[in-house]
Amino acid sequence: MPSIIESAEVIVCSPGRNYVTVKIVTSDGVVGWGDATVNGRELAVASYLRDHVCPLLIGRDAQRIEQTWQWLYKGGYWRRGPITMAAIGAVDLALWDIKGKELGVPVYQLLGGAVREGVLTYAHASGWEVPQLLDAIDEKLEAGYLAVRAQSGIPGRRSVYAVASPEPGEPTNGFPPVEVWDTDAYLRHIPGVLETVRSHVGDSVRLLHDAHHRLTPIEAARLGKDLEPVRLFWLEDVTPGENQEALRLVRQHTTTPLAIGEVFNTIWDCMGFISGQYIDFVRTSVMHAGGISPSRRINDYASLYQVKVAPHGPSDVSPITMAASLHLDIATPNLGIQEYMGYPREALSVFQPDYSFDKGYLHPSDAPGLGVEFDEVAARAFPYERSYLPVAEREDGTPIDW
Ligand code: KDG
Ligand code: MG
Repeated sequence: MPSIIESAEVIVCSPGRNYVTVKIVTSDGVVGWGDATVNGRELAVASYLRDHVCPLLIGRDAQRIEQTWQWLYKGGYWRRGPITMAAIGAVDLALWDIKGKELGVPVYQLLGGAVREGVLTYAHASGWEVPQLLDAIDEKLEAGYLAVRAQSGIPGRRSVYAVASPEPGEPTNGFPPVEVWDTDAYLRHIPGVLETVRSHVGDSVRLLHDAHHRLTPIEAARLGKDLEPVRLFWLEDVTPGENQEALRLVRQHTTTPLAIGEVFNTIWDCMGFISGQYIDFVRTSVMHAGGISPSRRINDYASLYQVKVAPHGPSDVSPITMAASLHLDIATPNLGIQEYMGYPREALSVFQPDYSFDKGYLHPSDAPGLGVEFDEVAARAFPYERSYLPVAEREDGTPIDW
């Protein structure tokens, strides 16, 4: 029996930060939820969905997930890119949610069932100075995490992305904050910081570090070599994502494991890194890469080359994406680790995810579908607020990669 899509709408809200949510309802009254959040460009993806995708969904068979995905991807002609793929990804998530609810099973059962007991997860820890960083790491280890991403301040800088600064600048009133960056200072400082962290936590804790696309290949190669004694679990996003060949040079010079992928949207964006075996972990977000359906293809392709998957999971994708990621993770043989940054308190008053955390592992919900409730009434109390990611510049004002 087909199940017909009767309505599809977009809800933008800002409980602690902006989120774009898609609600699809079938003729049987089954509701599917999808996430389409693109940090700093939320209204673009909301319009793409509202104006160009939702009207096309009405009357389609909700059970034909792959056919609808192909139809939206191939039929749009203007393929790929973060806005298109997040929009298609949100529809894909909502349709998997509906299929699970219609069949009365959690989505991971539809993906072949669990291949492991839980999903190894890493947390974020940061501190401007080393003692603050060590305290932040201890807090995560005490909470049960077995893996932590460590970020610190840089001497002589006033701000570093994702690290609370002792000298925060003036409020930017909805405009992008500007971060003045000095790669030499970073390269001199960070190996010592991470060596201190390693001595503090001992050998067994998995340590990760994110360079946020800021380095040239030869700078990245040097950092990778300098960090070899720290035995990182991975060094993330060393060079800008566009040039897949750049990481070949890095790879030839260091045994520090490399991860990249949070800004990629399709399998085409990561094929070169994977088949060249320049990386160890591919980090697409399940929603930004177009949903569960195409992410399965990325995962399988990576497995052919012994590359593991480690989905992006910051607080700027909603708990709906996190839930979808966990369903896919638990059913994916070549999972490496899942990022789990957590959510602002207000976000969890609107999104009510049923996944659980225990001793460093996340467990997807066993409820039918993805297992996330969305409270539309609560969402209305949090209207959209304009907000941007920072931009990075050199001291002379030249905008740079980050
Ligand atoms: O929106 C951008 C963030 O998701 C990203 O900067 C976070 O680098 C990040 C990470 O690894 O989660
Ligand atoms: Mg990152």
